[in-house]
Amino acid sequence: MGRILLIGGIGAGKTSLKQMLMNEQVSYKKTQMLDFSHTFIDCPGEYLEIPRFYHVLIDASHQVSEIWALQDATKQRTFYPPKFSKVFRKPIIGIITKVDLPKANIQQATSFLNYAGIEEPYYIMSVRNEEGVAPLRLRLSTLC
Ligand SMILES: Nc1nc2c(ncn2[C@@H]2O[C@H](COP(=O)(O)OP(=O)(O)OP(=O)(O)O)[C@@H](O)[C@H]2O)c(=O)[nH]1
Ligand SMILES: [Mg+2]
Repeated sequence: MGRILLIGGIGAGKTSLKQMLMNEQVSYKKTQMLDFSHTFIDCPGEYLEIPRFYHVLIDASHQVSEIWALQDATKQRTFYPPKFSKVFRKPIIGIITKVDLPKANIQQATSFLNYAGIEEPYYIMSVRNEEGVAPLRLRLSTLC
């Protein structure tokens, strides 16, 4: 069984995506610490935003078969350092979130994930209207 590590900045939508894919009610609850479930390791966005926590992400990555890196499409900045994907020894896929919102900028989010060294294609999705969720469900079903 392949677990997945979810990474991304604060509020990027990691927990919401996990709740949706686990068929749980999508309700907001700030992630405070590493959260292990059968399928996912969810973490607080601080672990990406504050470099002294990078080691926690790297340690967690040893327990998964792949990493899902989220970028909020409405954010004007990214927290991924250049080529961040290279610190992991696991496959890493890019997911662009919140594309239902009017200020979503998919092109900019794409360039942020490129900058992080994550290879295209990216999953483009929203938990609000479920756009783009089906391909992620399919990917999950092949891993688990
Ligand atoms: N409009 C919209 N809002 C979303 C979407 N995904 C998440 N949100 C909202 O964004 C906020 C943060 O979502 P979370 O899933 O808690 O984000 P997170 O990445 O787990 O954040 P941390 O736990 O703080 O690292 C919540 O209010 C969600 O309802 C989306 O696709 N569209
Ligand atoms: Mg969370």
